[in-house]
Amino acid sequence: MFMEIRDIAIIAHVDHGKTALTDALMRQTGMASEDFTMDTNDLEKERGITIYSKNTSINYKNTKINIVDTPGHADFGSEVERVLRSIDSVLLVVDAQEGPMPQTKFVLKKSLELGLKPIVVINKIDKPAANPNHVHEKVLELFMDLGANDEQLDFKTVYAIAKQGIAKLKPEDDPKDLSPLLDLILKEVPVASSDAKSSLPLRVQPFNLGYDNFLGRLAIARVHEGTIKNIQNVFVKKPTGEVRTGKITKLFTFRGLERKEIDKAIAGDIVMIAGLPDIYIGETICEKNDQEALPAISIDEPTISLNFLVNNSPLGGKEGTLVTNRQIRERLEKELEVNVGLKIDFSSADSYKVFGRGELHVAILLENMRREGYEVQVSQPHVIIKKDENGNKLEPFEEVTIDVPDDMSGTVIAKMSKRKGNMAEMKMENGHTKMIFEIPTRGLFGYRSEFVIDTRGEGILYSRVAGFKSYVGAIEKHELGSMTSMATGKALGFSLYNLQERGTLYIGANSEVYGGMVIGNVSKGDEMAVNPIKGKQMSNMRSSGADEAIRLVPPLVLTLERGLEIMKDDEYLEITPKNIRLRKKYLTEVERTRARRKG
Ligand SMILES: Nc1nc2c(ncn2[C@@H]2O[C@H](COP(=O)(O)OP(=O)(O)OP(=O)(O)O)[C@@H](O)[C@H]2O)c(=O)[nH]1
Ligand SMILES: [Mg+2]
Repeated sequence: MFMEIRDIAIIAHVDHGKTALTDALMRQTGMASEDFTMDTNDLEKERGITIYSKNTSINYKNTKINIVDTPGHADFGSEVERVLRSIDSVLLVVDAQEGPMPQTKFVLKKSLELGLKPIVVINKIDKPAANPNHVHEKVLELFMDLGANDEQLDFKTVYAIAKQGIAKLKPEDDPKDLSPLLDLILKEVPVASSDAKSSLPLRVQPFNLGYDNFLGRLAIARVHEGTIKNIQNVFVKKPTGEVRTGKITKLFTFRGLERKEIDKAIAGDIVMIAGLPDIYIGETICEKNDQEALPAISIDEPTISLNFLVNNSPLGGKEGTLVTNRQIRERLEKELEVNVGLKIDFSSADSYKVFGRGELHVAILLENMRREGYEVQVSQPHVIIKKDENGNKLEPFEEVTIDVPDDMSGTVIAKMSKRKGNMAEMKMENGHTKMIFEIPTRGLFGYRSEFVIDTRGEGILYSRVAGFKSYVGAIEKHELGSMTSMATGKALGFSLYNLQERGTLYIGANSEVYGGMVIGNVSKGDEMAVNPIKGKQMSNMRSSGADEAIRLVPPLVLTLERGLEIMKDDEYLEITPKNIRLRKKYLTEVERTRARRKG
C-alpha cells in the first residue's frame, strides 16, 4: 500500500537552476501549474534567489520522489549541509556556460564526504555560449580534485534546459521532457523504503524546522527506521544522550506544493511533525527509552552579532505599525522557532543582542521584519571572538573566491593583503585571474563595495564562512568619514549639489533629514557636519536659470546590506518599512564630542 520512496536534494552554485529544475519536475508530474515556482516567499521572488530550502514530492512510475530544493547562496551553505544528511542522492546542477563555481565545489565536497553518489545535471545548454562538453570535463576534474572514489567518479550526467523542462542523456538526443532524468533517478538513487527498515523501532531525525501559527514549531525530519504514526508518544534524545518525552499530535507529508495530513509514514519518508514544541535539529525521535540516538547534525556557530533596539530617531514610529520594544522582542522570539543557527540574548531590557551567521543572514531577518511593518534600529555588526581551550583568541574567517580581468588583480591583491587576507590559490585563464583568499571576516567587512568600484563592476566576489581561526590582531582599514546633517527638514537640491563634491551622498533632494542623520560619506578626511536644507539666497536672481542646470549625481541609496557594511560603531541603522537611514547614536555635535571624550 505504500509506494517505493527515493530521497534526493538538488544542489548547486547560486543561480545555476535548482529551483527551475524542481519546478519543471513538479510540472511534468502534474504537481504544479505552468507559472508555479518553489521560491514562494516574497523576498525570494523579489531577489530571485532561494533563501529557505524547501521540500516537495512527486510521483513518477509508482514511486514517490522526495525532493529538497536547497539555496545556492554561500551564506546558506550550512543549511545545505544539514539537508545532505537526510537524503540518499543529489542532483548536482552545473551551468553549461559558467561551469563549476565556488559553491559547486563546496556542496560537492560535502556530498562526496557523506558517501553520496551525485547525478550531474549540466543545465542551461540553450545558452548561446554554453559548452556542455567542456563543463563536463571540468566537473570530472573537480570530482577528482575532491578525492571522489571510483564509484562516485562513475557519475551519470544529464544535459538539461530546466526552464523548458527538457533533459537528455546525450548532447545529441532530442528529448521532449524530463523523463530521461526521472528514469535515471529511479535507476541510480537507492530505494529509501523497505519493509525490513519500516518494521524496526522508530528513529526519526529532524534536519529543518518550520512554524505554524496554530501548531507551533514543526520538525521536518527523515524517518530513518520504523513507522511513524500520528498521535504517538515518543522519546526525544539529544545527541549527548539526554532524553525527554513528547507526543506527536499531527503528521504531514509533502505532496507537490502542499503539506498533506497523514496517519503514518514508513522508513525512508520525509515528514513534518507537530506536537514537539522544543524539538531541535539533529535530535532523535524514538519510541523506546533505550534506543541509540542517531549521529548528531552539526549546526554552524554564529559569526557576527549586533544589537536590535526600538527606533528612537526623530522620525521613529511614523512609518511602521510594529514599533515597540515588546513587539520587537516577540518577533525575535518567534524567529528563534525556525531560524536555525540564530541566537539572541534577551537579558538587556532595552536592546537585544542577535547572533547570526554573516550579514546576509541578519539582513534577511531585518528585511522580513520591515515587510511585516516593523521599525527597528541596529548597531554595527561585530565579529564574535572566541577562545580556544588554551585561552587563545579565535575569530571567524571567510574563504573568498575572486575572479577579475588580469589587469585588476594587482589592486585586489594589495587590498586583500592589507586586510590580512592570505592568498591560497591563483590561476590565470582567458584574460581572467581567479584567486582564492582566506581572510578574517573582520577584514572583509566593507570590502565588497570597494571591490565593485575597483573592478568597475567586472569582478566577481564570493565568500563563504570558513570557521574560527587564530585572531590576527589589528586590521588597518581606510575608513571614510560620515557626512552628518546638523539640521532638520527637507534636503534641498541646491545644498546637495554643493555637498556631493565632498563625498558620496546617501539621499536625494526632498528627502526628509534630521539633525544627527548621516546623509553621505566624506571621501577625504574625517567626520563632517553639514546643512543639507540650506537654500540659495533669494536675492541671487541670476542663478534662477542655473537652478535647472543643477545636476545631482544619483545617490548611493542605502540598502540593508550596504548599510550594515558601511555603518560605523557610533551609528545606528534605522530600518522602517519605507526607509533605511543611517544616523549617529548621539544626534548633536555636543553629545558626540562628549561621548568621544569619555572614550
Ligand atoms: N537559459 C536558461 N536559463 C535558465 C535555465 N534554467 C534556469 N534558468 C534561469 O536561471 C536563473 C536562476 O534560476 P533558479 O532556478 O532560480 O536558480 P537556483 O539555482 O534555484 O538559484 P538559487 O536558489 O538562488 O541558488 C533564472 O532566471 C532562470 O530562469 C535554463 O535551462 N536555461
Ligand atoms: Mg533556487
